[in-house]
Amino acid sequence: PLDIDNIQADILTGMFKKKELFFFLAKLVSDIVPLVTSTSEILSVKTQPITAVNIAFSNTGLLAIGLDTNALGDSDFVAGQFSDAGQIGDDPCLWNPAFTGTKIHGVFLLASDTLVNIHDQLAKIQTALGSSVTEIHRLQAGARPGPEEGHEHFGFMDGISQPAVEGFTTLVLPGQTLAEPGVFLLGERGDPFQESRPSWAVDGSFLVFRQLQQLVPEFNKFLTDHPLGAGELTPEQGSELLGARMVGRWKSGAPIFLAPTADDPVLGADRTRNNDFNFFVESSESPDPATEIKFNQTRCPFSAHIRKTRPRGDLGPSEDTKNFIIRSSIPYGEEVTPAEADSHTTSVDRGLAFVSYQANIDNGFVFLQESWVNNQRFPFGKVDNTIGVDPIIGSLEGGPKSISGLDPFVPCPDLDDCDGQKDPESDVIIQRDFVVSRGGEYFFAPSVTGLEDIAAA
Ligand code: N7H
Repeated sequence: PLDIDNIQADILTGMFKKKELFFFLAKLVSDIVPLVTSTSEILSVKTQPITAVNIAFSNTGLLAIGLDTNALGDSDFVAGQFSDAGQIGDDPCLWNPAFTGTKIHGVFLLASDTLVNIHDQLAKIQTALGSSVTEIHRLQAGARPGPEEGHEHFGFMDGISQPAVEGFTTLVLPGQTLAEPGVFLLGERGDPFQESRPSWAVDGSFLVFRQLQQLVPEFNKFLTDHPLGAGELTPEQGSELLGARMVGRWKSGAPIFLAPTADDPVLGADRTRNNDFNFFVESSESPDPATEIKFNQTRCPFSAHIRKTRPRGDLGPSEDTKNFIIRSSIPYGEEVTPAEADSHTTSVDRGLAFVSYQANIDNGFVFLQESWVNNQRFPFGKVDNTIGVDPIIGSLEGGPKSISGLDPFVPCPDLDDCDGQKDPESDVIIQRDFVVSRGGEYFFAPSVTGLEDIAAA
């Protein structure tokens, strides 16, 4: 089993709190070791702190401490996220200045049930570290209120599908794939650089942080203006269906592959069923066993966010776990105001404080964003090779996006069934991005003992 006393809490489990502050700083020093919350601490009610603290360093931060960051073996980390902006489809002009360049040294993740607790803990940290900490940016995040808890700002249930981790996950749920721990934790089994990681890096993980603004009133207006299934569905149902086809799940979390026509909240809430699908479509019409099982987009578009980011069976019968990430994102910003809803225009910044953990940034976040999400031909090998980008987070430099397969009512949405004769009119055109990257940084979240070594460096 993994040494969960040694692994920071947010990586494998998240921190189980409603509020979370991301505190970005410069000039990080050593007296922080005792403040950090481990996975085992967060897992037991007895040891769970009032405010959990995790910490991660950027390349700049580790260099300032005097460590050889090239030894970590991750060129994306060493270069920093700003230098990847073009590659991952971001417009650097839209980045928050805090993230441009490589000035951030580290980030504290402070999680608790109240803001008062978080601010108390932050004050303690600042007192302990004194002038060695300079604030560069902070992002207050938190679960949305009432029944929206657990849902991101567009309204969809989040945090459903996560990889199972060998040596940690005790119950693998249907639809989960077990990955070796080295996909997420450096120096563990399955890490291709297992032997060459420096000892201080073992059991740490790369944390990719992204401040992803969501234009919620604009997104809702788009859905209202383009309902699917005219004549068959009410406009409300048609708009809800379009949103669900873009994500691949209904707002309740129910996967459209299993509930193609209407939301099914019971399915959405059932952890034994809500992730149990592989995008296989069994065809009863085909007499030829070789073509009996196939993949099409009748029940879920190829471009749907969850299919782009985890194509499951699309890539072959046994799922490759190399590009898996563990997500620990949380919404930031207030609820949409009546004035914003009425004017269909965002005036208050809100979105997702995106966090992913992986042992190799190029295989994890960067690969997903560049090679799958923003690649108009992915998933490959389909009759339709103009699938389009991911309609939720894909971007063509902010320009219009033409996406096929979203509308199940057009003739032949299923190109496999009609010899690739696609009606270009069937594409849905999205004129603007509803998720806008405000930037981010790559961090390294060391283990507890790794942090002691770093502090002693
Ligand atoms: Fe996504 N959304 O609300 O539409 N995401 N995501 N994501 N995402 C998922 O299964 C969303 C983003 C992944 O295993 C769900 O937990 C939004 C980035 C992956 O089936 C929902 C934003 C990246 C999965 C959303 C955003 C990913 C996933 C379904 C930005 C990586 C699991 C709930 C504002 C590059 C796929 C769930 C699987 C699921 C949404 C960002 C990746 C509802 C709004 C940047 C791997």
